[in-house]
Amino acid sequence: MTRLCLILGDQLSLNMSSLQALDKGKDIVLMAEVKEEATYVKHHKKKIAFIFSAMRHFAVALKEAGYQLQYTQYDDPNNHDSLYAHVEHAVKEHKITQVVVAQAGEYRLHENMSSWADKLNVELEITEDNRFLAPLSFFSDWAEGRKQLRMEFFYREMRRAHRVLMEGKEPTGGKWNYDSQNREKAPKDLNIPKPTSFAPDNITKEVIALVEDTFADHFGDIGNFHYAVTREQAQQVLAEFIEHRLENFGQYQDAMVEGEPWMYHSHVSFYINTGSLSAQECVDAAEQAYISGQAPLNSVEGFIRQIIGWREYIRGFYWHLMPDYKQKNHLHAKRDLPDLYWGGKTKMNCLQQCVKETKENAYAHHIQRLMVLGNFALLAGLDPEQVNEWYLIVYADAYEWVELPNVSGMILFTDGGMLASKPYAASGAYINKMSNYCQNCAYSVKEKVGHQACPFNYLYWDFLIRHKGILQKNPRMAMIYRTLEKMDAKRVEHIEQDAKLFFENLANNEEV
Ligand code: FAD
Ligand code: DLZ
Ligand code: SF4
Repeated sequence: MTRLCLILGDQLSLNMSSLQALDKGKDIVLMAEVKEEATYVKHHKKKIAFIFSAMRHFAVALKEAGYQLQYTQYDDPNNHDSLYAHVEHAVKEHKITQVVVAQAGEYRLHENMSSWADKLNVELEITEDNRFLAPLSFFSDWAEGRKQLRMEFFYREMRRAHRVLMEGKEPTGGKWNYDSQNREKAPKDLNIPKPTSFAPDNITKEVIALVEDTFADHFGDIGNFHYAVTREQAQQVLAEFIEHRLENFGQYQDAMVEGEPWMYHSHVSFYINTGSLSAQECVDAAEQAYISGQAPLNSVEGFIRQIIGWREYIRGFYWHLMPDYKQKNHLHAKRDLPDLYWGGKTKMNCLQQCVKETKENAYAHHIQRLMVLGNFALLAGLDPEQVNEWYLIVYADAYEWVELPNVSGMILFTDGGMLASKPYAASGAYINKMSNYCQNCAYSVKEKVGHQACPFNYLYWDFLIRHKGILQKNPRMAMIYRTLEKMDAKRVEHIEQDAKLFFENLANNEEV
Protein backbone atom coordinates (compact mmCIF):
# COMPACT_ATOMS: atom_id res chain seq x y z
CA MET A 1 0.00 0.00 0.00
CA THR A 2 1.36 3.41 -1.02
CA ARG A 3 0.43 6.38 1.15
CA LEU A 4 0.15 9.95 0.02
CA CYS A 5 1.15 12.73 2.41
CA LEU A 6 -0.02 16.24 1.64
CA ILE A 7 2.21 19.01 2.99
CA LEU A 8 0.61 22.45 3.02
CA GLY A 9 2.46 25.70 2.38
CA ASP A 10 2.60 26.47 6.11
CA GLN A 11 3.74 22.99 7.18
CA LEU A 12 7.38 23.29 6.15
CA SER A 13 9.03 21.16 8.81
CA LEU A 14 10.70 17.76 8.60
CA ASN A 15 9.21 17.13 12.05
CA MET A 16 5.63 17.52 10.79
CA SER A 17 3.46 14.80 12.35
CA SER A 18 2.14 13.77 8.92
CA LEU A 19 5.64 12.84 7.72
CA GLN A 20 6.51 10.70 10.70
CA ALA A 21 4.83 7.40 9.75
CA LEU A 22 5.84 7.46 6.08
CA ASP A 23 7.90 4.80 4.41
CA LYS A 24 10.38 6.97 2.50
CA GLY A 25 11.09 4.25 -0.05
CA LYS A 26 7.43 3.77 -0.97
CA ASP A 27 5.18 6.61 0.10
CA ILE A 28 4.73 9.89 -1.77
CA VAL A 29 4.78 13.44 -0.46
CA LEU A 30 2.69 15.95 -2.36
CA MET A 31 3.15 19.73 -2.43
CA ALA A 32 1.51 22.17 -4.81
CA GLU A 33 1.41 25.90 -5.42
CA VAL A 34 -2.23 26.41 -6.28
CA LYS A 35 -4.54 29.18 -7.40
CA GLU A 36 -7.13 28.40 -4.74
CA GLU A 37 -4.71 29.07 -1.85
CA ALA A 38 -2.96 31.99 -3.52
CA THR A 39 -6.20 33.84 -4.35
CA TYR A 40 -8.89 32.93 -1.76
CA VAL A 41 -7.95 36.39 -0.63
CA LYS A 42 -5.65 38.57 -2.72
CA HIS A 43 -2.54 38.07 -0.55
CA HIS A 44 0.21 40.71 -0.49
CA LYS A 45 2.76 40.07 -3.25
CA LYS A 46 5.58 39.56 -0.71
CA LYS A 47 3.48 37.06 1.21
CA ILE A 48 3.00 34.89 -1.88
CA ALA A 49 6.65 35.22 -2.86
CA PHE A 50 7.73 34.29 0.66
CA ILE A 51 5.48 31.23 0.86
CA PHE A 52 6.24 29.92 -2.64
CA SER A 53 9.97 30.39 -2.17
CA ALA A 54 9.90 28.75 1.28
CA MET A 55 7.86 25.87 -0.20
CA ARG A 56 10.36 25.36 -3.04
CA HIS A 57 13.30 25.42 -0.64
CA PHE A 58 11.53 22.96 1.64
CA ALA A 59 10.99 20.70 -1.39
CA VAL A 60 14.79 20.55 -1.73
CA ALA A 61 15.11 19.67 1.97
CA LEU A 62 12.52 16.90 1.62
CA LYS A 63 14.34 15.37 -1.32
CA GLU A 64 17.66 15.59 0.51
CA ALA A 65 16.04 13.80 3.43
CA GLY A 66 15.12 10.95 1.08
CA TYR A 67 11.40 11.55 0.52
CA GLN A 68 9.74 10.89 -2.84
CA LEU A 69 8.20 14.23 -3.62
CA GLN A 70 5.67 15.28 -6.21
CA TYR A 71 5.85 19.10 -6.37
CA THR A 72 3.84 21.29 -8.74
CA GLN A 73 4.89 24.87 -9.38
CA TYR A 74 2.30 27.57 -9.97
CA ASP A 75 3.11 28.07 -13.66
CA ASP A 76 3.23 24.36 -14.50
CA PRO A 77 0.76 23.80 -17.39
CA ASN A 78 -0.46 20.69 -15.51
CA ASN A 79 -1.35 22.65 -12.40
CA HIS A 80 -4.83 21.66 -11.19
CA ASP A 81 -5.56 24.90 -9.29
CA SER A 82 -6.74 23.35 -6.00
CA LEU A 83 -5.14 21.09 -3.41
CA TYR A 84 -8.09 18.70 -3.66
CA ALA A 85 -7.62 18.32 -7.43
CA HIS A 86 -3.91 17.57 -6.97
CA VAL A 87 -4.67 14.93 -4.35
CA GLU A 88 -7.38 13.45 -6.58
CA HIS A 89 -4.99 13.10 -9.53
CA ALA A 90 -2.24 11.62 -7.36
CA VAL A 91 -4.68 9.13 -5.81
CA LYS A 92 -5.71 7.90 -9.27
CA GLU A 93 -2.19 7.89 -10.69
CA HIS A 94 -0.59 5.97 -7.83
CA LYS A 95 -3.63 3.92 -6.75
CA ILE A 96 -3.50 5.44 -3.29
CA THR A 97 -5.76 4.07 -0.55
CA GLN A 98 -4.52 6.20 2.34
CA VAL A 99 -3.96 9.96 2.45
CA VAL A 100 -2.31 11.60 5.43
CA VAL A 101 -2.23 15.30 6.23
CA ALA A 102 -1.58 17.30 9.40
CA GLN A 103 -4.62 19.30 10.44
CA ALA A 104 -4.90 22.46 8.34
CA GLY A 105 -4.40 25.71 10.24
CA GLU A 106 -7.51 27.32 8.77
CA TYR A 107 -11.04 26.13 9.41
CA ARG A 108 -11.95 26.74 5.74
CA LEU A 109 -9.47 24.15 4.48
CA HIS A 110 -10.05 21.76 7.37
CA GLU A 111 -13.79 21.70 6.55
CA ASN A 112 -13.05 21.22 2.89
CA MET A 113 -10.86 18.20 3.71
CA SER A 114 -13.54 16.52 5.78
CA SER A 115 -15.31 15.45 2.55
CA TRP A 116 -12.19 14.13 0.83
CA ALA A 117 -12.31 10.58 2.20
CA ASP A 118 -15.78 9.96 0.76
CA LYS A 119 -15.17 11.79 -2.48
CA LEU A 120 -11.88 9.97 -3.14
CA ASN A 121 -12.82 6.69 -1.56
CA VAL A 122 -9.64 6.64 0.53
CA GLU A 123 -8.80 6.49 4.19
CA LEU A 124 -7.94 10.05 5.28
CA GLU A 125 -5.73 10.36 8.34
CA ILE A 126 -5.58 13.83 9.86
CA THR A 127 -2.69 14.09 12.29
CA GLU A 128 -2.29 16.62 15.13
CA ASP A 129 -0.75 19.89 14.02
CA ASN A 130 2.51 19.66 15.94
CA ARG A 131 3.68 23.15 14.96
CA PHE A 132 2.13 24.07 18.30
CA LEU A 133 3.26 23.09 21.77
CA ALA A 134 -0.25 22.55 23.10
CA PRO A 135 -2.57 20.00 21.53
CA LEU A 136 -6.07 21.41 20.99
CA SER A 137 -7.32 19.20 23.82
CA PHE A 138 -5.04 21.13 26.24
CA PHE A 139 -6.91 24.34 25.42
CA SER A 140 -10.38 22.79 25.53
CA ASP A 141 -9.63 21.09 28.88
CA TRP A 142 -8.45 24.42 30.25
CA ALA A 143 -11.41 26.33 28.78
CA GLU A 144 -14.06 23.92 30.00
CA GLY A 145 -16.36 25.47 32.57
CA ARG A 146 -14.60 28.84 32.51
CA LYS A 147 -16.74 31.95 32.12
CA GLN A 148 -13.81 33.94 30.80
CA LEU A 149 -10.96 32.75 28.62
CA ARG A 150 -8.18 35.11 29.64
CA MET A 151 -4.75 34.61 28.10
CA GLU A 152 -2.88 35.30 31.35
CA PHE A 153 -4.28 32.21 33.09
CA PHE A 154 -3.76 29.97 30.06
CA TYR A 155 -0.19 31.24 29.90
CA ARG A 156 0.49 30.22 33.50
CA GLU A 157 -0.79 26.71 32.74
CA MET A 158 1.58 26.56 29.77
CA ARG A 159 4.51 27.72 31.89
CA ARG A 160 3.75 24.99 34.42
CA ALA A 161 3.09 22.27 31.83
CA HIS A 162 6.22 22.99 29.80
CA ARG A 163 8.43 23.96 32.76
CA VAL A 164 9.45 27.29 31.23
CA LEU A 165 10.94 29.96 33.51
CA MET A 166 9.92 28.00 36.59
CA GLU A 167 11.66 27.45 39.90
CA GLY A 168 9.82 24.52 41.39
CA LYS A 169 6.18 25.56 41.49
CA GLU A 170 7.00 29.27 41.41
CA PRO A 171 7.66 31.49 38.38
CA THR A 172 11.27 32.60 37.99
CA GLY A 173 11.82 35.88 39.83
CA GLY A 174 8.57 35.48 41.77
CA LYS A 175 6.20 37.04 39.21
CA TRP A 176 4.41 35.57 36.20
CA ASN A 177 4.44 38.78 34.19
CA TYR A 178 6.96 41.63 34.02
CA ASP A 179 5.03 44.01 31.78
CA SER A 180 5.15 46.75 34.39
CA GLN A 181 8.85 47.10 33.49
CA ASN A 182 8.10 47.23 29.77
CA ARG A 183 6.31 49.72 27.49
CA GLU A 184 8.80 52.59 27.36
CA LYS A 185 8.91 55.23 24.65
CA ALA A 186 12.03 55.03 22.47
CA PRO A 187 14.60 57.77 23.11
CA LYS A 188 15.87 59.78 20.11
CA ASP A 189 19.38 58.35 19.98
CA LEU A 190 18.43 54.67 19.91
CA ASN A 191 20.68 52.62 17.62
CA ILE A 192 18.21 49.98 16.43
CA PRO A 193 19.92 47.02 14.71
CA LYS A 194 19.07 46.37 11.05
CA PRO A 195 16.89 43.29 10.44
CA THR A 196 18.62 40.07 9.40
CA SER A 197 18.47 40.04 5.60
CA PHE A 198 19.21 37.56 2.84
CA ALA A 199 19.82 38.31 -0.82
CA PRO A 200 17.37 36.36 -3.01
CA ASP A 201 18.90 33.22 -4.55
CA ASN A 202 17.86 31.84 -7.97
CA ILE A 203 14.80 30.08 -6.58
CA THR A 204 13.57 33.25 -4.91
CA LYS A 205 14.36 35.35 -7.98
CA GLU A 206 12.26 32.99 -10.12
CA VAL A 207 9.38 33.23 -7.64
CA ILE A 208 9.60 37.02 -7.53
CA ALA A 209 9.38 37.14 -11.35
CA LEU A 210 6.35 34.82 -11.21
CA VAL A 211 4.62 36.98 -8.61
CA GLU A 212 5.33 40.21 -10.52
CA ASP A 213 3.83 38.63 -13.60
CA THR A 214 0.88 36.69 -12.20
CA PHE A 215 -0.20 38.69 -9.16
CA ALA A 216 0.45 42.19 -10.48
CA ASP A 217 -2.97 43.39 -9.28
CA HIS A 218 -2.38 42.25 -5.68
CA PHE A 219 -1.56 44.82 -2.97
CA GLY A 220 2.03 45.33 -1.85
CA ASP A 221 5.57 45.96 -3.00
CA ILE A 222 7.74 43.07 -4.14
CA GLY A 223 11.05 44.99 -4.21
CA ASN A 224 13.73 44.55 -1.53
CA PHE A 225 12.71 40.99 -0.69
CA HIS A 226 15.10 39.91 2.06
CA TYR A 227 13.27 37.24 4.07
CA ALA A 228 14.55 33.88 5.22
CA VAL A 229 13.32 31.10 2.92
CA THR A 230 15.13 28.09 4.41
CA ARG A 231 15.18 26.65 7.89
CA GLU A 232 18.86 27.55 8.26
CA GLN A 233 18.16 31.19 7.41
CA ALA A 234 15.20 31.29 9.81
CA GLN A 235 17.46 29.90 12.54
CA GLN A 236 19.87 32.75 11.79
CA VAL A 237 17.04 35.29 12.23
CA LEU A 238 16.28 33.77 15.63
CA ALA A 239 19.94 33.67 16.67
CA GLU A 240 20.50 37.31 15.69
CA PHE A 241 17.36 38.35 17.55
CA ILE A 242 18.63 36.65 20.70
CA GLU A 243 22.03 38.26 20.30
CA HIS A 244 21.13 41.81 19.24
CA ARG A 245 17.49 42.55 20.08
CA LEU A 246 16.14 40.45 22.92
CA GLU A 247 17.85 42.53 25.59
CA ASN A 248 15.71 45.55 24.61
CA PHE A 249 12.64 43.63 23.46
CA GLY A 250 10.57 44.16 26.62
CA GLN A 251 11.49 47.76 27.18
CA TYR A 252 10.57 48.91 23.65
CA GLN A 253 7.90 46.33 22.85
CA ASP A 254 5.18 48.97 22.54
CA ALA A 255 7.34 51.73 21.08
CA MET A 256 6.84 53.06 17.55
CA VAL A 257 9.41 55.15 15.69
CA GLU A 258 8.86 56.69 12.28
CA GLY A 259 11.02 54.94 9.66
CA GLU A 260 11.85 52.01 11.99
CA PRO A 261 9.46 49.19 11.09
CA TRP A 262 11.46 46.43 12.78
CA MET A 263 12.31 47.89 16.20
CA TYR A 264 13.45 45.27 18.75
CA HIS A 265 10.91 42.66 17.66
CA SER A 266 12.00 39.16 16.74
CA HIS A 267 10.51 38.93 13.20
CA VAL A 268 10.04 35.20 13.68
CA SER A 269 6.27 35.10 13.04
CA PHE A 270 6.73 34.40 9.30
CA TYR A 271 8.91 31.40 10.09
CA ILE A 272 7.21 30.00 13.13
CA ASN A 273 3.88 30.13 11.28
CA THR A 274 5.26 28.25 8.27
CA GLY A 275 6.94 25.62 10.42
CA SER A 276 10.52 26.65 9.57
CA LEU A 277 11.11 27.44 13.24
CA SER A 278 9.56 25.59 16.15
CA ALA A 279 7.96 27.34 19.10
CA GLN A 280 10.09 25.19 21.38
CA GLU A 281 13.39 26.35 19.92
CA CYS A 282 12.34 30.01 20.15
CA VAL A 283 11.43 29.55 23.82
CA ASP A 284 14.57 27.53 24.59
CA ALA A 285 16.84 30.12 22.99
CA ALA A 286 15.25 32.96 24.97
CA GLU A 287 15.30 31.08 28.27
CA GLN A 288 18.94 30.20 27.70
CA ALA A 289 19.73 33.89 27.11
CA TYR A 290 18.28 34.66 30.54
CA ILE A 291 20.19 31.84 32.25
CA SER A 292 23.46 32.96 30.70
CA GLY A 293 22.85 36.59 31.70
CA GLN A 294 22.61 37.77 28.08
CA ALA A 295 19.11 39.26 28.47
CA PRO A 296 17.03 40.52 31.41
CA LEU A 297 13.98 38.74 32.79
CA ASN A 298 11.47 41.40 31.70
CA SER A 299 12.47 40.91 28.04
CA VAL A 300 12.80 37.14 28.18
CA GLU A 301 9.51 36.61 30.01
CA GLY A 302 7.80 39.11 27.67
CA PHE A 303 9.01 37.27 24.57
CA ILE A 304 8.23 33.82 25.94
CA ARG A 305 4.72 35.03 26.86
CA GLN A 306 4.13 35.99 23.21
CA ILE A 307 5.08 32.51 22.03
CA ILE A 308 3.67 30.10 24.61
CA GLY A 309 1.04 32.51 25.88
CA TRP A 310 -0.47 34.59 23.11
CA ARG A 311 0.32 32.41 20.11
CA GLU A 312 -0.85 29.14 21.63
CA TYR A 313 -3.83 30.77 23.32
CA ILE A 314 -5.00 32.47 20.11
CA ARG A 315 -4.81 29.22 18.20
CA GLY A 316 -6.73 27.28 20.87
CA PHE A 317 -9.29 30.08 21.10
CA TYR A 318 -9.86 29.98 17.31
CA TRP A 319 -10.56 26.26 17.17
CA HIS A 320 -12.64 26.38 20.34
CA LEU A 321 -15.01 28.98 18.90
CA MET A 322 -15.08 28.45 15.15
CA PRO A 323 -17.11 28.61 12.95
CA ASP A 324 -19.57 30.83 14.85
CA TYR A 325 -16.84 33.22 15.96
CA LYS A 326 -16.40 34.60 12.46
CA GLN A 327 -19.99 35.88 12.36
CA LYS A 328 -19.81 37.96 15.54
CA ASN A 329 -20.35 41.72 15.43
CA HIS A 330 -21.17 42.86 18.96
CA LEU A 331 -20.86 46.57 18.15
CA HIS A 332 -22.81 46.32 14.85
CA ALA A 333 -19.94 47.89 12.94
CA LYS A 334 -20.61 48.27 9.24
CA ARG A 335 -18.60 51.12 7.73
CA ASP A 336 -16.66 50.23 4.57
CA LEU A 337 -12.89 49.93 4.85
CA PRO A 338 -11.56 53.28 3.59
CA ASP A 339 -9.07 53.57 0.78
CA LEU A 340 -6.37 54.79 3.14
CA TYR A 341 -5.82 51.15 4.21
CA TRP A 342 -4.75 50.43 0.64
CA GLY A 343 -2.32 53.34 0.56
CA GLY A 344 -4.84 56.09 -0.25
CA LYS A 345 -3.78 59.53 0.94
CA THR A 346 -4.33 60.53 4.55
CA LYS A 347 -3.08 63.42 6.65
CA MET A 348 -2.99 61.19 9.73
CA ASN A 349 0.73 60.49 9.90
CA CYS A 350 0.53 57.44 12.18
CA LEU A 351 -1.86 55.65 9.80
CA GLN A 352 0.05 56.74 6.74
CA GLN A 353 3.36 55.39 8.14
CA CYS A 354 1.90 52.08 9.28
CA VAL A 355 0.16 51.43 5.94
CA LYS A 356 3.29 52.46 4.01
CA GLU A 357 5.45 50.00 5.99
CA THR A 358 2.83 47.26 5.66
CA LYS A 359 2.79 47.78 1.89
CA GLU A 360 6.59 47.69 1.71
CA ASN A 361 7.26 44.77 4.04
CA ALA A 362 4.07 42.68 4.48
CA TYR A 363 4.97 43.27 8.15
CA ALA A 364 4.07 45.73 10.88
CA HIS A 365 4.92 45.16 14.49
CA HIS A 366 2.31 44.39 17.09
CA ILE A 367 1.60 47.83 18.44
CA GLN A 368 1.21 49.30 14.95
CA ARG A 369 -1.33 46.56 14.12
CA LEU A 370 -3.10 47.09 17.44
CA MET A 371 -2.96 50.72 18.45
CA VAL A 372 -2.82 52.52 15.14
CA LEU A 373 -4.44 50.41 12.40
CA GLY A 374 -6.64 48.42 14.77
CA ASN A 375 -7.61 51.31 17.00
CA PHE A 376 -8.76 53.31 13.98
CA ALA A 377 -10.80 50.36 12.68
CA LEU A 378 -12.50 50.06 16.08
CA LEU A 379 -13.20 53.76 16.59
CA ALA A 380 -14.42 54.23 13.02
CA GLY A 381 -16.72 51.21 13.29
CA LEU A 382 -15.30 49.44 10.25
CA ASP A 383 -17.04 46.30 9.02
CA PRO A 384 -15.34 43.28 10.71
CA GLU A 385 -15.49 41.18 7.54
CA GLN A 386 -13.59 43.78 5.53
CA VAL A 387 -11.10 44.47 8.33
CA ASN A 388 -10.39 40.76 8.75
CA GLU A 389 -9.88 40.35 5.04
CA TRP A 390 -7.44 43.26 4.99
CA TYR A 391 -5.31 41.83 7.80
CA LEU A 392 -5.34 38.39 6.19
CA ILE A 393 -4.15 39.88 2.92
CA VAL A 394 -1.46 42.27 4.01
CA TYR A 395 0.72 40.40 6.52
CA ALA A 396 3.05 37.59 5.48
CA ASP A 397 2.43 35.83 8.82
CA ALA A 398 -1.37 35.94 8.44
CA TYR A 399 -3.46 32.76 8.48
CA GLU A 400 -7.00 32.83 9.73
CA TRP A 401 -6.27 30.89 12.95
CA VAL A 402 -4.09 33.76 14.19
CA GLU A 403 -5.47 36.74 12.28
CA LEU A 404 -9.17 36.32 13.16
CA PRO A 405 -8.98 36.24 16.99
CA ASN A 406 -6.50 39.12 16.96
CA VAL A 407 -8.65 41.24 14.66
CA SER A 408 -12.16 40.33 15.77
CA GLY A 409 -11.39 39.68 19.43
CA MET A 410 -8.50 41.94 20.25
CA ILE A 411 -9.11 45.03 18.11
CA LEU A 412 -12.78 45.05 17.10
CA PHE A 413 -14.39 43.61 20.24
CA THR A 414 -16.80 41.70 17.99
CA ASP A 415 -17.19 38.99 20.65
CA GLY A 416 -18.31 41.39 23.38
CA GLY A 417 -15.46 40.46 25.71
CA MET A 418 -14.60 36.78 25.22
CA LEU A 419 -10.96 37.53 24.38
CA ALA A 420 -10.37 41.04 25.76
CA SER A 421 -12.07 42.34 28.88
CA LYS A 422 -12.71 45.73 27.25
CA PRO A 423 -12.17 47.35 23.85
CA TYR A 424 -8.58 48.49 23.18
CA ALA A 425 -9.79 52.00 22.33
CA ALA A 426 -7.37 54.89 22.72
CA SER A 427 -7.17 58.57 21.88
CA GLY A 428 -4.22 60.27 20.16
CA ALA A 429 -2.52 60.73 23.54
CA TYR A 430 -1.59 57.04 23.67
CA ILE A 431 -0.12 57.07 20.16
CA ASN A 432 1.80 60.21 21.06
CA LYS A 433 3.06 58.61 24.28
CA MET A 434 4.44 55.57 22.48
CA SER A 435 5.66 57.08 19.19
CA ASN A 436 7.10 60.10 17.42
CA TYR A 437 4.45 60.05 14.67
CA CYS A 438 2.63 63.11 15.99
CA GLN A 439 5.66 65.35 15.46
CA ASN A 440 5.23 65.07 11.68
CA CYS A 441 1.46 65.12 11.54
CA ALA A 442 -0.80 67.70 9.93
CA TYR A 443 -3.09 67.40 12.96
CA SER A 444 -2.36 68.47 16.51
CA VAL A 445 -2.52 65.71 19.08
CA LYS A 446 -2.99 68.31 21.82
CA GLU A 447 -6.22 69.63 20.30
CA LYS A 448 -9.32 67.70 21.20
CA VAL A 449 -11.91 69.20 18.84
CA GLY A 450 -11.96 71.39 15.76
CA HIS A 451 -10.49 70.99 12.28
CA GLN A 452 -6.87 70.88 13.52
CA ALA A 453 -7.56 68.31 16.23
CA CYS A 454 -6.15 64.80 16.01
CA PRO A 455 -9.08 62.70 14.72
CA PHE A 456 -8.28 59.92 17.23
CA ASN A 457 -9.19 62.39 20.01
CA TYR A 458 -12.79 63.11 19.03
CA LEU A 459 -13.33 59.66 17.44
CA TYR A 460 -12.42 58.08 20.78
CA TRP A 461 -15.16 59.97 22.65
CA ASP A 462 -17.61 59.59 19.79
CA PHE A 463 -17.03 55.83 19.95
CA LEU A 464 -17.83 55.83 23.68
CA ILE A 465 -20.93 57.97 23.12
CA ARG A 466 -22.16 55.77 20.22
CA HIS A 467 -21.76 52.56 22.22
CA LYS A 468 -22.80 53.80 25.63
CA GLY A 469 -25.77 51.39 25.75
CA ILE A 470 -23.49 48.39 25.28
CA LEU A 471 -20.24 49.42 26.97
CA GLN A 472 -21.33 51.35 30.02
CA LYS A 473 -22.31 48.09 31.77
CA ASN A 474 -18.70 46.88 31.54
CA PRO A 475 -17.09 47.42 34.99
CA ARG A 476 -13.73 48.16 33.33
CA MET A 477 -15.36 51.04 31.44
CA ALA A 478 -17.09 52.57 34.46
CA MET A 479 -14.46 55.20 35.15
CA ILE A 480 -14.29 56.50 31.59
CA TYR A 481 -18.09 56.72 31.40
CA ARG A 482 -18.11 58.72 34.63
CA THR A 483 -15.71 61.17 32.94
CA LEU A 484 -18.02 61.30 29.93
CA GLU A 485 -21.01 62.00 32.13
CA LYS A 486 -19.23 65.00 33.63
CA MET A 487 -18.36 66.36 30.20
CA ASP A 488 -19.84 69.68 29.21
CA ALA A 489 -22.86 69.28 26.84
CA LYS A 490 -21.35 71.74 24.35
CA ARG A 491 -18.13 69.68 24.24
CA VAL A 492 -20.13 66.51 23.59
CA GLU A 493 -21.97 68.24 20.77
CA HIS A 494 -18.69 69.46 19.29
CA ILE A 495 -17.22 65.94 19.42
CA GLU A 496 -20.24 64.49 17.66
CA GLN A 497 -20.15 67.17 14.97
CA ASP A 498 -16.43 66.65 14.32
CA ALA A 499 -16.89 62.91 14.10
CA LYS A 500 -19.87 63.29 11.76
CA LEU A 501 -17.90 65.54 9.43
CA PHE A 502 -14.91 63.18 9.55
CA PHE A 503 -17.08 60.21 8.57
CA GLU A 504 -18.75 62.19 5.78
CA ASN A 505 -15.34 63.06 4.36
CA LEU A 506 -14.26 59.45 4.66
CA ALA A 507 -17.37 58.28 2.80
CA ASN A 508 -16.78 60.84 0.06
CA ASN A 509 -13.22 59.56 -0.36
CA GLU A 510 -11.81 62.91 0.67
CA GLU A 511 -8.40 63.03 2.28
CA VAL A 512 -8.83 62.87 6.06
P1 FAD B 1 7.32 39.70 18.27
O1 FAD B 1 6.78 40.96 18.81
O2 FAD B 1 8.78 39.53 18.27
O3 FAD B 1 6.66 38.50 19.10
C1 FAD B 1 7.19 37.18 19.10
C2 FAD B 1 6.20 36.18 18.59
O4 FAD B 1 5.10 36.05 19.46
C3 FAD B 1 5.57 36.47 17.24
O5 FAD B 1 6.43 36.08 16.20
C4 FAD B 1 4.32 35.63 17.28
O6 FAD B 1 4.59 34.30 16.89
C5 FAD B 1 3.95 35.63 18.75
N1 FAD B 1 2.88 36.58 19.03
C6 FAD B 1 2.99 37.80 19.59
N2 FAD B 1 1.77 38.36 19.75
C7 FAD B 1 0.89 37.48 19.28
C8 FAD B 1 -0.51 37.49 19.16
N3 FAD B 1 -1.27 38.51 19.58
N4 FAD B 1 -1.11 36.42 18.58
C9 FAD B 1 -0.37 35.38 18.16
N5 FAD B 1 0.96 35.32 18.25
C10 FAD B 1 1.58 36.35 18.81
N6 FAD B 1 0.41 37.46 14.35
C11 FAD B 1 0.57 36.55 13.38
O7 FAD B 1 1.45 35.70 13.48
N7 FAD B 1 -0.24 36.54 12.29
C12 FAD B 1 -1.23 37.46 12.12
O8 FAD B 1 -1.96 37.42 11.13
C13 FAD B 1 -1.41 38.45 13.15
N8 FAD B 1 -2.36 39.38 13.03
C14 FAD B 1 -2.52 40.32 14.01
C15 FAD B 1 -3.54 41.26 13.88
C16 FAD B 1 -3.72 42.21 14.89
C17 FAD B 1 -4.84 43.19 14.78
C18 FAD B 1 -2.89 42.21 16.01
C19 FAD B 1 -3.11 43.21 17.09
C20 FAD B 1 -1.88 41.28 16.14
C21 FAD B 1 -1.68 40.32 15.15
N9 FAD B 1 -0.67 39.35 15.25
C22 FAD B 1 -0.53 38.41 14.26
C23 FAD B 1 0.19 39.28 16.44
C24 FAD B 1 1.51 40.07 16.35
O9 FAD B 1 1.23 41.39 15.96
C25 FAD B 1 2.48 39.42 15.39
O10 FAD B 1 2.66 38.07 15.73
C26 FAD B 1 3.84 40.11 15.46
O11 FAD B 1 3.70 41.46 15.15
C27 FAD B 1 4.83 39.43 14.53
O12 FAD B 1 6.06 40.07 14.56
P2 FAD B 1 7.31 39.49 15.36
O13 FAD B 1 7.57 38.10 14.95
O14 FAD B 1 8.39 40.48 15.19
O15 FAD B 1 6.72 39.46 16.83
C1 DLZ C 1 -0.90 31.04 2.06
C2 DLZ C 1 -0.64 30.00 1.02
C3 DLZ C 1 -0.44 30.39 -0.30
C4 DLZ C 1 -0.39 31.82 -0.71
N1 DLZ C 1 -0.27 29.48 -1.26
C5 DLZ C 1 -0.27 28.16 -0.96
C6 DLZ C 1 -0.13 27.17 -1.96
O1 DLZ C 1 -0.04 27.47 -3.13
N2 DLZ C 1 -0.11 25.88 -1.58
C7 DLZ C 1 -0.26 25.50 -0.29
O2 DLZ C 1 -0.22 24.30 0.01
N3 DLZ C 1 -0.42 26.42 0.68
C8 DLZ C 1 -0.43 27.73 0.38
N4 DLZ C 1 -0.62 28.66 1.34
C9 DLZ C 1 -0.82 28.21 2.72
C10 DLZ C 1 -2.25 27.71 2.93
O3 DLZ C 1 -3.16 28.76 2.62
C11 DLZ C 1 -2.43 27.22 4.37
O4 DLZ C 1 -1.81 25.97 4.44
C12 DLZ C 1 -3.86 27.11 4.77
O5 DLZ C 1 -4.41 28.39 4.90
C13 DLZ C 1 -4.05 26.32 6.07
O6 DLZ C 1 -3.44 26.94 7.11
FE1 SF4 D 1 -1.89 60.05 14.58
FE2 SF4 D 1 -3.24 61.99 15.79
FE3 SF4 D 1 -0.65 61.77 16.19
FE4 SF4 D 1 -1.57 62.58 13.84
S1 SF4 D 1 -1.77 63.63 15.77
S2 SF4 D 1 0.04 61.08 14.17
S3 SF4 D 1 -3.44 61.39 13.66
S4 SF4 D 1 -2.20 60.27 16.77
